[in-house]
Amino acid sequence: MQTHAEIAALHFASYNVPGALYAAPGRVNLIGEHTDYSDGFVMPAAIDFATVVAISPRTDGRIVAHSVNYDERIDKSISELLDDDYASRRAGRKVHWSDYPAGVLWALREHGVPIEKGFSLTIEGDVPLGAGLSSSASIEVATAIAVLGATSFDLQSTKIALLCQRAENAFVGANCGIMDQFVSCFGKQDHAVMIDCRWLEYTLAPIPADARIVICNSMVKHSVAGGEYNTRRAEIEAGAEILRKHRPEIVALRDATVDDLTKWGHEMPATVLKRCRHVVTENARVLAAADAFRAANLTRFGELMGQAHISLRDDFEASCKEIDILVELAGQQPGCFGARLTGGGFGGCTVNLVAAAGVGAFTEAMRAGYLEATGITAEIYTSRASAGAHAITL
Ligand code: GAF
Repeated sequence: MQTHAEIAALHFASYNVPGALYAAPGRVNLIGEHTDYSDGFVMPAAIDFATVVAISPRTDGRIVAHSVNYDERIDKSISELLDDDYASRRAGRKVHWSDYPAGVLWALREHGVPIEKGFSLTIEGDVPLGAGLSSSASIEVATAIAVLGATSFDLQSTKIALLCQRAENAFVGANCGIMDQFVSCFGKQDHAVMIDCRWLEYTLAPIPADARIVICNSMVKHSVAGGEYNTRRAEIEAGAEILRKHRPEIVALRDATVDDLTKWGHEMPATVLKRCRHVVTENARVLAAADAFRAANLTRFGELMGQAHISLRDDFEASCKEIDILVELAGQQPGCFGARLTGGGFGGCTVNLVAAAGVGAFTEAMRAGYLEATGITAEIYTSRASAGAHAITL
């Protein structure tokens, strides 16, 4: 990843005008998985990895965007990019990196942001791609705040997160919830963000000073655009529908209890019951985990992470062999309070809460153990919880 000054210089060299710089982070979810799209609770933190967007306005109605990561440039009129590509996306064209910034322009235009004169963009990020660390949300949010900055259009951060989610749902075609875009906007250094996904309210949970977040990348590719994610969403909605017949006040699974599942779970297909049990118990775990952080009780937090992983593995069936190996190995390391699959699943990363003094030994043991068990070299990142999206001043 280039420095901010280098990205600014590259923008100038490409377009002959200075660009304004904006950044938005990826995220790691500490606990609360697959609960956001049924109005539940999640507790992610923004990470030190981000997408940076340099932007300058144009007058010719074109969007010219250069992805440094993909070493590729697109140059299209707004209608070619937003209207033609939207139609071809709907017709099933494969997702391209430019669909994320294009989707954001599409959603902002729909909201009334003046984009018709066009922009030049330079985009570079260091959020690992396909690792379940929300590279998509980071490019969306960075693009959104860049365009809003360039047009001096004032929008609240919650609305920015919602428009980025809309871009991903309706333009890119991935049916994600609100967690990733929200924490990319609202992240705060050294804090996890406990989000109530129904009311889009949040509280900050300070990460105790003697704990570090260590992320182990299984190197098995994850994608929200894949079919499993949408299947899980449909199963959760089917379960809520059955409970609603008995308790009409159940708007989403967030309103259901374990007791409801005990009483009426037999009316659900066995798989649907398992999926619902994960979500209902996970919401309770998030609330308990926020209390544990407030009390600086890392042991308790770690236990909840362990339970969350088992639930995600066995009831939600969103894990995979490599991720389970990473979680099991982490459990054997001194100084590791807890470990679990993070993000959408079916590959990607584990999140580990590790005593600050033990991070070096933990990292080495994890790398060696995983290589021995799978033949794969894991990438391991230590990240502080970081700040959310912001403009960069050079
Ligand atoms: C992906 C989605 F984008 C999020 O909205 C969330 O559902 C997550 O998977 C699972 O918790 O990151």
